[in-house]
Amino acid sequence: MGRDLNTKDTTDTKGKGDSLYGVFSFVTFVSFVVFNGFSVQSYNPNEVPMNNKQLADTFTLIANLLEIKGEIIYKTLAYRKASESLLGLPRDASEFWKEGKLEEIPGVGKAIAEKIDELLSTGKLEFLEKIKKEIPEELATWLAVPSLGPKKVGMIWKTLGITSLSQLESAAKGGKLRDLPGMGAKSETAILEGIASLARRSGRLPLGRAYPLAQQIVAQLKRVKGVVAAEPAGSLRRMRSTVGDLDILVASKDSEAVMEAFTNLPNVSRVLGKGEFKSSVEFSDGIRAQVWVHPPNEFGTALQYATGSKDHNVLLRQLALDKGLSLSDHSFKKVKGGKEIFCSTEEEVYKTLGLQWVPPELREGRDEVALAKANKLPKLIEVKDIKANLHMHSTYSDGKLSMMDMAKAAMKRGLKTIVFSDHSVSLGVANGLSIERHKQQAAEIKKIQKQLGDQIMILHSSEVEIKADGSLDYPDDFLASLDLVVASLHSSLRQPREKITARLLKAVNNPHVDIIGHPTGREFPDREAADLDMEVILQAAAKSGVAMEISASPYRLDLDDPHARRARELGVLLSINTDAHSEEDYDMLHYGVAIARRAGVTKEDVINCWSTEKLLKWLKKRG
Ligand code: DGT
Ligand code: CA
Ligand code: ZN
Repeated sequence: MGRDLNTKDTTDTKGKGDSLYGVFSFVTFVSFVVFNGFSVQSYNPNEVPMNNKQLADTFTLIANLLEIKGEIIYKTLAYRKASESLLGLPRDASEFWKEGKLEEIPGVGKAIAEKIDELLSTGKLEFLEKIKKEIPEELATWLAVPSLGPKKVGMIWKTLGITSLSQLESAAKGGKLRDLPGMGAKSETAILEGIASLARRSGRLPLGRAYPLAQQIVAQLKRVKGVVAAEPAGSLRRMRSTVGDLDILVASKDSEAVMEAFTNLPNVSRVLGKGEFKSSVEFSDGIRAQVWVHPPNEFGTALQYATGSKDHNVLLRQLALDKGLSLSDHSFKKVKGGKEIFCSTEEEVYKTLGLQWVPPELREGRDEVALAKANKLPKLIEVKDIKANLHMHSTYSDGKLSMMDMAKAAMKRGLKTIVFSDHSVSLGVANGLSIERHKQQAAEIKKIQKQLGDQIMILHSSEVEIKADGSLDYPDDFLASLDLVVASLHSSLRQPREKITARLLKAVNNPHVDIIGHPTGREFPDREAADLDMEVILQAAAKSGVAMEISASPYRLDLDDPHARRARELGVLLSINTDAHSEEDYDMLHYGVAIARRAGVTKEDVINCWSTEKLLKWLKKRG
């Protein structure tokens, strides 16, 4: 799907302390906090020596990377033994260290003791840094996928040159693993299932995975006899970029039939609870879902309740009380007694409270209730307002379709403007373009434009790498010759905050750059956002006039809504793009629009909604 390939270069610095532990960062984080809670202060308030868990994780990482490299298992045993011993150690290793008795720890010999000493005194290990230069540490996160061992990880990496879990996922989906030695179609399925179970372990589910699944469940429940309506609720209906579990609301008088159907859906592995009106299940990939069933006459109240958020619901209940009403999960009651009020639609619920209907994306308990009361909710952007796709790819770099096919697919979807922004030269893994190839591309765009006439406008751009030092991949005069410039970070994402913020600022302030693509670089499930000072970036963007992207790719959703909201407050222009690499990617647009809606964005804030004339004028002015 619409994702950019990432370069292998993620090994330059350690970045955030916990990134070392990849998918296990949450566990590490917890143990880190617990540890710091009591013993560090009594030891040395200025330094935070590694705790036993962190030391153990470091040795496991060394062993894993060495095995991925192809080192014989015998050579990694000492690291694994030390790791195990540290985890079971009743005292802090740092206490042995202070007493000069590290070698008294079982499984710790001279070589390991020296490494612990270096880690405790400097927080770093030269030996590990060297290994990480050879073997991207991101690969170690693959080992958490149940069906993958170090040998296979090493082989896939060396053959396909991919390093992130999300790249592994798309390779498995795209059938690119089955022909590798010792692999088959079954191994691809096993890998995909394994990745899904990891997503569960790391907590929340990306919207791009949850949304289609909820649609499927809803479609299946709608077929059950007696069902009048079925809708997703919870954080999913509010379109949060990640969701905890799936909540589904059904209107039917026959709740038993719904419960029967729900608990017997394909792939249900466990029924966690089955009641008269509410049941919850776990699917074989670990995803959890619950269903509520209410009679049709109270569906509106129940849907409103189950959509949440909790904070929004608290505000509504307070408002109800002010009107002498108590609001439950299925009805209003007069506090002083009297008949219950049932609402079959949500509109009635809000009307009863004297409010405008609030779009689910805004229901987070911020200012939306006050705005609805004053009849001042913003008119949120909709998919149909988007007239242009300003960031997409073709076979010139790593896209799946030719420019002509992408243009035709865009026309089918009613787009008026498309912009080919194929990758720039240094992104070798994504087949980045030399200036020479850009010239060919420009000529071909002219030809296609002639053939398609004024049905669609096709512009020539490039998604230009912001290199590790903040410079761009092409000289200024070439950038000036392009119709539009998208600048993005794909590599060296783990630079320290100051460095990576300064690096992105350079691009924000470059007058040739028009859009900053997927600004934080995060990718589900495994690539954390770069450690950027977004306040500084957004303030600079407001000044320079560059547009910040909301990537609609369900793997990215970047900017996410908190930053998009802040951008809007500061008057920063936004650009919602699919980063399409294929025809289907165009249809991911609604995810980006949902994120924008969560941020309170209107069509005026988004350059993709502008008329062709206005867009061209803006581009011309920017140079
Ligand atoms: P999630 O699943 O963590 O992404 O977040 P939600 O918002 O889907 O929350 P969840 O699944 O715990 O509950 C679903 C909805 O049920 C929630 O959005 C609002 C409603 N709800 C749950 N607990 C409460 C509660 O204690 N009070 C009220 N008023 N509503 C609740
Ligand atoms: Ca939920
Ligand atoms: Zn792209």
